[in-house]
Amino acid sequence: MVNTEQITFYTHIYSPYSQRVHIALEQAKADYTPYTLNVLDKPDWYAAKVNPAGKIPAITYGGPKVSPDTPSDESVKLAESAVILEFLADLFPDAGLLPADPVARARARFFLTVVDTKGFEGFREFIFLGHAMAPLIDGYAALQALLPPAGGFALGGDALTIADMAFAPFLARTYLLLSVDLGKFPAGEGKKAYAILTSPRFARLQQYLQDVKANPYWKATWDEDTQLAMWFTNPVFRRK
Ligand SMILES: N[C@@H](CCC(=O)N[C@@H](CS)C(=O)NCC(=O)O)C(=O)O
Repeated sequence: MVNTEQITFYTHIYSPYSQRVHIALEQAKADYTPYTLNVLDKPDWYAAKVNPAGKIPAITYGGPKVSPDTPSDESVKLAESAVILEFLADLFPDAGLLPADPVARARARFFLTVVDTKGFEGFREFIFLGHAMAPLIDGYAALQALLPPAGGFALGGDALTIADMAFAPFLARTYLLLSVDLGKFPAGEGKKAYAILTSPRFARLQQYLQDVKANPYWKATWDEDTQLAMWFTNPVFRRK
């Protein structure tokens, strides 16, 4: 155990934003209590006592150890995945979530910003809204261009930082969903996007994803069969 204050983590395997925090908690070897929150049917106490925005992830920090569904008024409540990642990097300075060098730290934050703008927009537009494919391909091209060409994770090392933790949950879901043509797009469009993202043009991105999937902290947070089963039954993607 490396933290003396309690941490409760509100999450769901559906959520790429939550997986960001999950990887960080695992890499930090934090002592934490996970609580699976059904975002499609949220209990009233969640917005009232944990995150007024009603979104996951969120964490409570400190205060007495209580059941996650009766959060204490004495704990600090934190939301927004990027904020929580930064908080965990501060709380666990030896976990390598952020490097020590100011330039490398700025590069990690810049990378995360591109994920949250270009990367997320393309993912949402194509997979969740069924709009054009181009923003998805362009977003991943922009992110691939930011990866060090010779290999390694986003900042060039062989350990995950918050840049990778922010990116990989979206990237893995993208490849998984497109490989089985699951999304709001017309049938067949997902396979077309998959063919592009598995072509030589995206070789560096494919290598990156392979490296991420070999990482032990990633492995602790991702089960492909469970993900597939969950996405196949998700009403959001049901085609008429
Ligand atoms: N900007 C937020 C986004 C969080 C978010 O959108 N979470 C989704 C799940 S991936 C959610 O809770 N959706 C439920 C809702 O909006 O009611 C973050 O980075 O944490």
